[in-house]
Parts: sequence; C-alpha cells; structure tokens
Amino acid sequence: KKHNRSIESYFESIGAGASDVGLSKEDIKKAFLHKLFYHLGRVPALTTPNDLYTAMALTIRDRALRKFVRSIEEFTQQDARGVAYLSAEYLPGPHLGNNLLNLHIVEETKEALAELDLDLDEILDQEGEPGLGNGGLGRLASCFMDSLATLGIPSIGYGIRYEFGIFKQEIKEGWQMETTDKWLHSGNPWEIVRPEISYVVKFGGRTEHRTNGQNRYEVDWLPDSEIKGTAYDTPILGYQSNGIIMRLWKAEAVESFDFSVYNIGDYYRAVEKKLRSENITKVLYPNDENLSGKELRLKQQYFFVSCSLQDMIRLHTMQGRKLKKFHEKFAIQLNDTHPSIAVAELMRLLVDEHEIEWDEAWDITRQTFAYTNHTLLPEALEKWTVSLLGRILPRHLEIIYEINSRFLEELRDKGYSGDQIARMSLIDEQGEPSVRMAHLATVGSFKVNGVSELHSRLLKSQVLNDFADLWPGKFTNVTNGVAHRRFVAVSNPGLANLISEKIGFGWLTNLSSLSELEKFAKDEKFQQRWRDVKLQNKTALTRFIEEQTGVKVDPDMLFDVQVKRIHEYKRQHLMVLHIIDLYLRIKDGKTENIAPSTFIFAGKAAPGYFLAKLIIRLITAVADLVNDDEEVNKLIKVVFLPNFNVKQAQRVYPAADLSEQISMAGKEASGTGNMKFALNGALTIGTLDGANVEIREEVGDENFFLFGQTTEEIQQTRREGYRPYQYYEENEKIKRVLDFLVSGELANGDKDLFKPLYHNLLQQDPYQLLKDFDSYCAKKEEVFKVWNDQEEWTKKSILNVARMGKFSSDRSIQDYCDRIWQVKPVKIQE
Ligand code: B1N
Repeated sequence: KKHNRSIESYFESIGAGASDVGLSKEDIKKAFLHKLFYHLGRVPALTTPNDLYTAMALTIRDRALRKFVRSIEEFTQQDARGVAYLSAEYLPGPHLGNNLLNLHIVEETKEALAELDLDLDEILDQEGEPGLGNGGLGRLASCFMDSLATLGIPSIGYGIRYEFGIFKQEIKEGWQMETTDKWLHSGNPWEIVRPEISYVVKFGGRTEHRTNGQNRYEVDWLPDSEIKGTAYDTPILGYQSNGIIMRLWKAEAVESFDFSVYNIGDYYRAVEKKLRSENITKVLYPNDENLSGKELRLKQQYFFVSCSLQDMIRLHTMQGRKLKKFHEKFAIQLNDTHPSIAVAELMRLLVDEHEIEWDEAWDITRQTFAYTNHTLLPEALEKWTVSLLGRILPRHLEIIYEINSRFLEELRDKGYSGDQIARMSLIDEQGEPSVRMAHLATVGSFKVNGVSELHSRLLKSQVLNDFADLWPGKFTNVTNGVAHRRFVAVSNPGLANLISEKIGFGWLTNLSSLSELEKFAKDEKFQQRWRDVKLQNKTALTRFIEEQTGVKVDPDMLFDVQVKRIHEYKRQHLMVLHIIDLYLRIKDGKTENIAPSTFIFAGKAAPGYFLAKLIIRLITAVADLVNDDEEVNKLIKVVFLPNFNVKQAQRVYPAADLSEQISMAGKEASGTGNMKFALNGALTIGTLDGANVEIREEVGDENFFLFGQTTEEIQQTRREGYRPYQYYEENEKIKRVLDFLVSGELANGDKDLFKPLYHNLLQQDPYQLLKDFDSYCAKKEEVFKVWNDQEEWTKKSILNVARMGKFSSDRSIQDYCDRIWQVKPVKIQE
C-alpha cells in the first residue's frame, strides 16, 4: 500500500511536531540524554568518552535523517531527474563537526553540553573516520556528496562498505609499518543497516545460449556462486539544505547459515561459505594509482556495481516507470574506471533479465553513463585479462566482445584501419589479451571528463586521443574542487570567523564572494589579525606534532608542508634533496638568507611500493639527523607525521605557511590538497601541473612560487634523451647532495640503505628531479626572501584566499550539472 501522506502530517499525528528533532539548546540536551540513557543504557557515572560521542552522534543523525526524509519526499513528489555517483572509494572524514555546522547548531550544542559539564571539543576528538579510500579520488567523492546535498541535487552515492579501510600507518625505526584499520571497532553511529534492501550478485560459472519459443535469442548465466549485498546508509547533510545518502554495500552469504544441512561436518562448511562470501568487502586495496590485477578487486568492483544498478532499477520501476526510460531519470557518474564494468552489467540487466533488444539497451546505456578519468599514469590504467574476466564474469566478457565487435565494425565503416583499430579496441591484444576498462567506459558513456584543464587537454591528446578525434563533443573538463565548509569553516574556525566578520557569511554557500577580502589585503590591522589566526593554528599543530612524534617545533618558523600519498611522481624526495642542501649549507656556516623553517611531511605509501617506502625512510633519517644537531635545529626542523588521514589533514592545512605542489608536470591529474592549503592562506610553491595551473591563474603569478619545466619541456627533455648523470657531473650542488645519500651520515652509517634511490636518480630519474632541482632551489630562496617581509607575505596570503573562489566543490558539482548531467536542484523548504 502506498503512503501518500506528507512527512509533516506523520509528525502531527503523533503530536510531536518537528520539535523531536528540534535544534534549540534544550532540544539537543534532551535528545542527547535520551540517547545516552535509552539507546546506550548508560548512567552518568558510568559513561565512557565513546558513549558520550555515540549519544551525540545519534542525536545529530536523527536531525540529519529528518532532512534526508524530507529531501526524498520532495524528489519523489517532483519526479525529479537524479544522479547516481558510483565510486569504489569514499573518505568522508569525521561526520560530527561537519553536521553541526550544516545544521547551524554548533553554539547550541556547545552550550547544551556545557550545561552537562561536558566539552564539545573532547567529544569531537573521539570520532575516528571511515578510511574507505586511498587519497584524492576518495576524498573528492566525499566532497561531491557534501556539495550535491548542499545544492539540492537529487542524488545518491554508491560504494563499498569495506570492513577494513586504508591501513593505519605507524613509524617504527623510521619505516612505515601497516596495521589494520578497525574503524567499526567501537560501532558506527552514522550508518543505518537496511536488511530489506539487498540483492543477489552472481559469480563464475558459464552461459547457455538458446532461442526461445517466441524466437528470441536468450542467454542464461549459470553462475557457480552467489553473494548477497546489503545496503548500509549514511546520511550526508548539505549546508542548511537537503540531506542525501551514501549507500555502501556489504557482502554476505546468500543464506547466513545453510540450515538445510544438519550434518555437523557440513555445518562448519556452511559457516566457512559465509566467511568466504564476506571476504569480498573485507578490505580496501591500498594501491593508489597502481593496479594490482587481483581477482578479489574485480569481484569487489562487480559486486558493488551490480548491487547499485539493481537498486536503481528497483527505485526506477517501483514508481511505475518504464525501464526503457531509465536514462531519462538517472545519470550515472563513473568515478574512474573502477566501476566501469557497470557498462556491461547494465547491458546484461536490460537484455538478459528485462528482455530489451540489444540496440535499444545500448542506446539506454550510452545515454546513462558518464566517465571521469583521474589519471594518465600508464601503471594506473585498469586492464583485466580476458582469462580472469571470463572466469569471474563469463557473461560480461561475451557482452564486452559484442560491444567491441559492433564498435570496431563502426570504425571500419568510417574507414579506420589496422593499427588504429588495434589501438582503439576494447581488447588489448599485445601480450596477454586484456580488456581496457578506460575504453569500455569511454565507448559506453555520453560524456568523458578530466579533472583539471591541463589534465583534460592531455587526456584528449594522449591517452584517449583516438576517441577524442572520433567524438570531439563527448569530451569535457570539470576542474576539481573541495568542500570548503569542511576544510575552512569546520577545520579553521579562527580564519572563518575573521572572514565572516569582514564580509558576512555569504562565502559559505558562494565561495566566490571571498573576493570581497581583496580590499583588506594591505590593511595592517587586518594583516595582524590574519597572522594571529595562523599563529594560533600553528601553535595547536605544534602541540599535536610533539604528542605524535616527540619533536618540539617552534610555531614562529615557516611551516613548509607536503602532505599527500607518497609517490615518485609527486616528488617528495625533491623536497628532501633541498633540505639536505640546506643542512650542508648550515654545516658550512653559510646560514645567510635561510628563513627558519619546519618541514612537515605526511602520507602513506602503498605497502608493496618499495621506493615510496624508502622515501619515507629517507625523510625520517633526515629528520633524525637535522633535529638532533644543535647547530642545525635552530634553523631547520623536519617532521614526518604518521597516519595522514582526513582528521589529521584538518589540523595540518590551517597551520601551513607554504604548500608544496611539486609533482612532475603532466603527472598530477589535478590535486585537491593544493586547493585546501591555498584556501587556508598558505602560499604555494609548485609546478605547472594539474590544477596548480588554474590556481596560479586565479591568484596571480606574483602570488605563486612557480618553478620547473612545463609538460611540453618535460617531453622535449625526454625526446632529446635525458641523461640525469650529466646533471650530477656538471652541477656541484647536485653531486654533493646525492653523494650525501650514500655517505653513511644518514641512518647511523648505513651507506647502502639509500643506494636504490641514489641509483634510480642517477640512472633513470623518471620524474626529472635533477633537471628541476636548480629551479626549485632558486624559488626557495625567493620564498625565504618574501617570508622575511611579513607584511608582503601576509598580503599575498590574503590575496590567495580572496581569489580561490573557483575551487569549491559546489562549483564543480554545478559544472557537472550543466555540462554533463542536465539535472536541476530540488531544494527542500525549511
Ligand atoms: O584523483 C584526484 C586527483 O586530484 C589526483 O591528482 C589524482 O592523482 C587522483 C587507482 C586512483 N587518480 N587516480 C587515482 C586511486 C585509487 C586507485 O586504486 C587510482 N587517484 C587519483 C581526484 O581527481
């Protein structure tokens, strides 16, 4: 039976009005105690910090759910077109603080708790985070959830509920050690399990082809195993706006226990089967931009894609709509190729399960999907061998072959020939035959986008060049953005208050209005307050650094920061080489022009990425050497903060003076940390890579420390035959710094430890550190000079913030709506 009553009328009928989820101090206090007593069964004398946090989270979740329920009501009433965002990764970060901001009840909550002798900050600090992603790609998905909700876009985020997220990083004797991330350990008050929303997903087996009574060609897939996916929903609030959900799938056995089997030996086998099924969503693969080609990863991808598509088809047809109109109601965004098997799965669902003819199904499919590419790195472009894909998903392999043969036929009709066809085929026939997932995603989508102007341009001219020539209108750009409410308003309240005091609160929903700050850039009083805020944030970070590492740093020093995944292309080691150069200069007594600096690093290395782990070891070795040397540590210190995650990031960005964005040009698709730093008033030293290009365009060349070769120069250098050894021979400084790596002065006399890095740089230097080294060092001299003129530095810092309005994820989502999805907001009125 359908319920047509409005949500409001339900509240009325129980005499509750909306006040049961009211937002006043008294409402919050009452609800909080209610949760503490009746949900958790705790008396005040026996509460633990986790109880207090959980009661608070549940209190806020109720309020978030009210927004969500109202939003769904509105979306349904208006029969609105919506978006499904498919992402194998999310990094939401702690929910509580962000939700309080979005509900506009930070003060009320603080006061409610104070009346109970409790401290909000302590409760906020209790919250861990779902580490369901590796880095920028996962965090971007979560920024997008925030903006989708804020803008009132009918939308849902689908993903995987990994039981263990990205590993926890500890530093032992200077090395990264990984331990499992038990994020569900003390419960997760934000999620709601939906046992009734579950789907069966098939794996393996074989197919049977036949023609049925009506002369229709049919295919049966006879799998050899089935797994059930159950929905876990987390409400995501917009700023004073709608609520949407992130729906994550957990794998379970189809029947928890196979009770039909009474034999005790088989009982254990049945339990084992259950455990095997649950394996699928056990753990996130910790490889950032490096594919592993593992069977379990393919299963994860297919599992969540199939659950999500079945769920969308249910939602679509539930309201009596025709499946043939699926694409009119849904745009599905593929967050990289990780969910791209969706192209074949939707075809299978339409053709095999819902008996739609191939051509029509293909039209629906191609009008449904859009694909975002996030990397050009060859080692990150997903490929599945035909043999693996055929074994796990036999029907999908057939469908992919069919798509391919029709596509290649089309190309031949257009006059394409041998070489070009081989290059564009969905199947890579060089070496072991494999399916190119980026090609599948491109052929199966109506739009393809890169994530910054430069990256989108390179995508069209390099990796997907042939496709861009074939379908120029399919390609577009959407430059990334960040959730500025989380990364400024929540994590940097000092700066947020100062900004709001001057220009009002408009920037929270319209980041471009930050431009109103320009007129204060030279105001000395304002500059002083700007610096005071930064100093406070640095002092707070100083305490955190000491707690975490034991190293004491001075908040008056320049905080020079590089935090991101550790990868050779990001060139953390370029920053290290410069630090070694400074160290040697100080030892020589040549300390003039060095601004006292604290160099801060954080980031995880993929567990199997040897050189990345060695770079961490190098950072910690240099840190030990520098920090323990009385002569040196007055001028410079080096810190490696373990276990970088969203929560830590929220402490780091507000405290940074200088942001290091020094990847080799052409390699960083966009970067988003670069935006978070600049929005918190850090100046950037960076290359013309990814979104750095656009940041520099916005803030102005004079407010950006640019160095290094351009993408074209990098390519030119490579074409001419780059010989890093030549730089070693001809450049005194480079020689000295590199030789220092193997001198034994680092790591207690161990001369061999860093040899792999040393040889890598001398023999290949694939990311051209040596070629860019002089230009980087020269720019650092300029940084020091500007730092010594604090008025000048502060002016640049204010101008950076004032001109960063473009980089909100609100703007990115608006771009997706206009250029790709063609969806309109449906905002709730309250
Ligand atoms: O996506 C971010 C960009 O800002 C970064 O520049 C880009 O490096 C990052 C395989 C990836 N690209 N590819 C990945 C992640 C996990 C994985 O298993 C690839 N991450 C990026 C957001 O656009």
